[in-house]
This record gives sequence, structure tokens and C-alpha cells, in this order.
Amino acid sequence: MVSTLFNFKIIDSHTGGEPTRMVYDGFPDLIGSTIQDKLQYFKQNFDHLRQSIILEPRGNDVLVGALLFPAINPKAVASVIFFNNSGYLGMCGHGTIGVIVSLAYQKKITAGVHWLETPVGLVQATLHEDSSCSVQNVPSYRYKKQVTVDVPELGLIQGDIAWGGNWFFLVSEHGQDIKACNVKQLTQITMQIKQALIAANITGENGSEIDHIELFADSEDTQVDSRNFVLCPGAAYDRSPCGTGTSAKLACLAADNKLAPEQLWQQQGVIGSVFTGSYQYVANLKNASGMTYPDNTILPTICGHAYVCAETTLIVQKDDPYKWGIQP
Ligand code: PYC
Repeated sequence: MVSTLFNFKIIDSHTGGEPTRMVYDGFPDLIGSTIQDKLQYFKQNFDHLRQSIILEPRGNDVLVGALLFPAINPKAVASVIFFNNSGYLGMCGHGTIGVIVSLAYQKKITAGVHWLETPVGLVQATLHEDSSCSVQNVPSYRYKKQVTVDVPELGLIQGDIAWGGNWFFLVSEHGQDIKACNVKQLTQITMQIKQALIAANITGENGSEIDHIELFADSEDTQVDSRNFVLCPGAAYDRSPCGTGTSAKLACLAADNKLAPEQLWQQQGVIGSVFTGSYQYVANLKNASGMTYPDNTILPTICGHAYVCAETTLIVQKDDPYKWGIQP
């Protein structure tokens, strides 16, 4: 008789083509009094479960997981830890939209304002009557302007380093065609840029790894301000315009006085889906450790659509040789 180790209850959705797998039942309790403690506990004790849920044969490299559990902060409807094929994400914009739409599908929430607790702070999500969702992301800012990195085979590449809930290197002058038919080449080039940043010890604040690389170009669509390609940790590219990447872009536009507060920015992703972004300035914002954010910090909002595409149970059997996923 084969025994079952885990039954993970999940809802899969996609936001502008980028998938989110919300795990809402069947995951062991995470010990800890803060969400950061719980994230540590997850990493130390259940990383094999992350792999089981995300890697083949139950998942794939493109999926972003969203583990849901009761919120510690009473303001929040739930806590969420985002993860992917290679590890854990501070925040995830498309994933937040996916979670909100999945919770609405489960009839756990209705249209209105909801808060989610993430390891990098509280985020406010507004589910609209037309099922679109606006996420007011964590405070975002440009950390460094036009940093030069020498990329073997490509030469000198300049980019801004910005925080949008994850660390980004944002490049406008790259000579690439940002089109869906070119994603192989774009993936290769952004991987090279990422390796060069690591080799040159170019980091985000406090030595944090810059784990997302974002290339920009004008869009052929005249309704849209910009088109991007975003390489995520784990070498998969974001099918959506990337919520945290759009937030980082808004922070750079604000710092360069190229976009006014409340002005709308249409950011298209490489497969064509669009997020609408805008920002506000908020004075004296402090992070979870009480540190004041830099002067140019913005509060970005991104709006997009997600669609539920599966509701099922992932089964992990004891004798399955691939119960913890196919290791890369
Ligand atoms: O939407 O923020 C985002 C995101 C991060 C990684 C993949 N999507």
C-alpha cells in the first residue's frame, strides 16, 4: 500500500501570462512570531517542499509559488511567502494579483481593499468590480543611477539599480529586439549581465544580490509607454511586465523627473500583456526595522488582470523517486 506524504491544495492562475500557484492547505505549520522568522523556518526545514511544489514533474521553471497562511498583522487578510524554482522572492506583483483573484474565486474576499503581509512588508491590493486588481507595492526607490558593468562578449553596459520589492538592474541601451520570438537570446544576454554584476561585486543596498535584470525598449503599440523583458532568479523570464520590475521602473522615472506623481505609465511585457503603473510620494516612510527610506522613495501602484486556470491537489507519495522534484 503506497502512503501519501502530502496533499497540497492549490489554485493556479496567470497574470498577463505569468503563472502563480497559490498553496492554501496541506503545508506544515511554519514556526515563528514574525513572517521573517517563518520564512527562515520554511527555508531551513521545508525547502524540499518548495521544490516538490514548483519543480517538475508537479510544476515547472516558470511558476511562482505563493504559500498562504494566517496573517500575523490583524490588518492583513493573509500572509504570503513567494517562491520559485531557485528560492524565495521578497515580493511578487503578478503573484499578488494572482493570489487576490484566487481568493475571490474561492469566495474568501469580494471587490474592495485587502492587505497581504509579505516578508518585505504589507501590500495593499484593491480588487475592482471588473476583476482587475491594483497593488500598492512596498516603497520603491532608485539606489544608483547608470552603473557601468563590463559584460564579456557584450562590452560595457549601463543600468540603474533599483528596489521594487526585489533588486533590479534596469538597462535601456542594450541593442536587443524585445520581442517574444527573441526570448532565447534575451535570456542569454540578461544571464550574462547578471553574471557580470556578480563578478564585479555590484549589488543592491547592504550587499544584496541583484537577482532581476530588466531590459527596456519602445513598444510598437502606441497606447503603451514601454516594453520590457525581465529575467527572474532561476533563469526563467517573466511573461508579465513584472510587478516589482514595473515598480522599480517607476522609481527610476520619478527620480529622473520623467513621470509625475499619479501620472499613468503603461508597461508592456515581452509577450504583450500590460500593467498600468503610477506612484505617489510619501514623506518619512520607514521600513520594518525603523530605517527611513531615501528621499526619492515612491509608493508605486500597478494594476493588471489575473485568470484562474486550475484548482487541484498536488499529491506527494512516499515511494515516488521524484517526490521532491527533478533537481536541476
Ligand atoms: O511580478 O513582481 C513580479 C514578479 C517577480 C518575479 C516574477 N514576477
